[in-house]
Amino acid sequence: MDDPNWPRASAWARGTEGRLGLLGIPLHRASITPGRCDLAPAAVRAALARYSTWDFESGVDLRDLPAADLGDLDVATRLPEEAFEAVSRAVAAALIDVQALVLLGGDNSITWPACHGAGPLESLGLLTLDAHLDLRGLDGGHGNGNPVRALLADGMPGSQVVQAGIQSFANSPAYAQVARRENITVIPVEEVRARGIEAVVSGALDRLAARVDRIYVDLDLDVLDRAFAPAAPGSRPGGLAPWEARRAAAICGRHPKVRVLDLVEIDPQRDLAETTVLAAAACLLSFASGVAGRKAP
Ligand SMILES: [Mn+2]
Repeated sequence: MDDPNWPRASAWARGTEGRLGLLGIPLHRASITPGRCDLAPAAVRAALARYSTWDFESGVDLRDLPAADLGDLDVATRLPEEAFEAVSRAVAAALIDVQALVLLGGDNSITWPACHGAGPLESLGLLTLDAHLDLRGLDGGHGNGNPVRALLADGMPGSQVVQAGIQSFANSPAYAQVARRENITVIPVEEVRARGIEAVVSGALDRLAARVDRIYVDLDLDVLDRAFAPAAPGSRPGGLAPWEARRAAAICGRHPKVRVLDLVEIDPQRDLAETTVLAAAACLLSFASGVAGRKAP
């Protein structure tokens, strides 16, 4: 039942123009684990109906931050290489009109073309919240296991990449060696726990902001513990809790150089009790609350 005194986040997110943009990019055909991440944009939008617009902690009401739903790109049947132009152009075009953009994947393969859209790569920073390094080789084509490797190959300096939430027994020494060689900052999940999510994310953003003009944040839901992200094929026990991902998203939203947040690797067909889509929707709202706290342009 609708209550005029309980505004739903789903109604807020349906706007047509605003300071925050929402764009679905349902790429999913080059996933290591085949699935239906193309269904995630609709599932995350639907989950917004279960939330209100009010951030109790900060006092922000998202109704004060107009949002524009830019719909979904028609790329679900395409491979990342085939969709590259469409995705990078759409991201670049969207960023002309909004202060910040939330991308609903799709699998993690969207991060490669989307970063190009947010580019140029020489002055773009990348913060990944992910259990994995995503540094696999490119010989078999682009996919959800190699977006970071692809960006390095295209000219993004490794010193402009920070990867937090990396998990043991979910990566390999060969790709960790690539990260070291390329000067990527890698923060294992144990270090996130020890230092706290706020210190880690604030520190990463400060480090990147000293080197770049714009920052892209890639939030792979598999950074969450599997208990909280059963729909993310790569999630494993030992990951972050949803409140940590929400705090991370809020801090990123508040940072003036963060232009894009992607939410990727949600296969709604694997979800249980909407656990993963509700976590993703919460991250979207926390990010938006952070953006609302920025100065208007
Ligand atoms: Mn990933």
